[in-house]
Amino acid sequence: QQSRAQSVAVLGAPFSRGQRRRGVEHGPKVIRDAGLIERLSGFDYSVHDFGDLDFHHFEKDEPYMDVKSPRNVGAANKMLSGAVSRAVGAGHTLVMLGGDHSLAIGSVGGHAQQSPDLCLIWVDAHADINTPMTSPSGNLHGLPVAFMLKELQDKMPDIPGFSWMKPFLSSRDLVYIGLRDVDPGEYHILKNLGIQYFTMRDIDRLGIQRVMEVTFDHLLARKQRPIHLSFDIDAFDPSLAPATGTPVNGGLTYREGIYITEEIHNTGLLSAMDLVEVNPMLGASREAVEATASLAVDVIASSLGQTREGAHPSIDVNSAVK
Ligand code: 6HN
Ligand code: MN
Ligand code: MN
Ligand code: MN
Repeated sequence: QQSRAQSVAVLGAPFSRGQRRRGVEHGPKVIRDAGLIERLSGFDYSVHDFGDLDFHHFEKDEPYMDVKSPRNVGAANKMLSGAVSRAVGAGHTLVMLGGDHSLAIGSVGGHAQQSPDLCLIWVDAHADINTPMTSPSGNLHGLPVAFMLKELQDKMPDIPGFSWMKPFLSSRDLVYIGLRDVDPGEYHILKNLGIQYFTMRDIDRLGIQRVMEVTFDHLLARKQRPIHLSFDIDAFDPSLAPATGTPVNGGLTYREGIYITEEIHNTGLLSAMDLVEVNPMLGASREAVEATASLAVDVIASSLGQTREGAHPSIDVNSAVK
């Protein structure tokens, strides 16, 4: 199948208050500096860089239960969801550069306003499906999926900053890939709701090719529909992606990560994606930061049609082979 992308929009979301380590707000800058826009040009779509959102900061933002910075996270996601909804509505395939993973609330939510039947592929070491009751940290980047799911509505209290949003996703429309650090409450939710997930052990057993086959069977067998890919860079092994806030050993290899995104591109159904949790203040060296950012560029480019066969869609074969 071929890509349906005609036009790609890149939107930066320099935001870090969904967790406690400063620096992840510089993710959009280092990913752009690693050559993202240049890498995306030359494909069979136009690229529009929408720049970075300018988030308002609320000084007074008391925790709710244990949940930190609810008003800042809520307002940032409200702004982001509007921007994503407009971009997708205008026909762009949207690339959101984080920022921390709490931003998926607004990104997937804004996408869902335009495409209510979307499905979600969540590539991450973590399930990010804690509720305020189960969260061990109170960090909102560990909760975004719980905000989205209709089935968890009665487990989510009225958190200040989030009155603008309603859950919009069913648990059967979600697949996780790469899990290896799941909190007890999260495990309970995954099992209770029967969510389809593939841990790193599942990838070891089945191989990444089979994992992608089952993923698409689960999400697309009944009908073809838009895909949202939410890619947390910490899905990769920390040896490949060291500059991130919550690294966990035993992650995806480079080839597994790229295979996931190639297969998603090949469906022709990718409609929006997030690339989150690149934190340039956490690499041990400049090289470590650059390696992480350049990996993020590879993930995005391959989601949008870069292939290892070296396809060059804009080259005229007849004139090139002489
Ligand atoms: N992320 N499960 C842990 C928590 O604090 O809830 C870690 C969450 C990490 C979130 O990596 O996007
Ligand atoms: Mn293509
Ligand atoms: Mn995450
Ligand atoms: Mn993670």
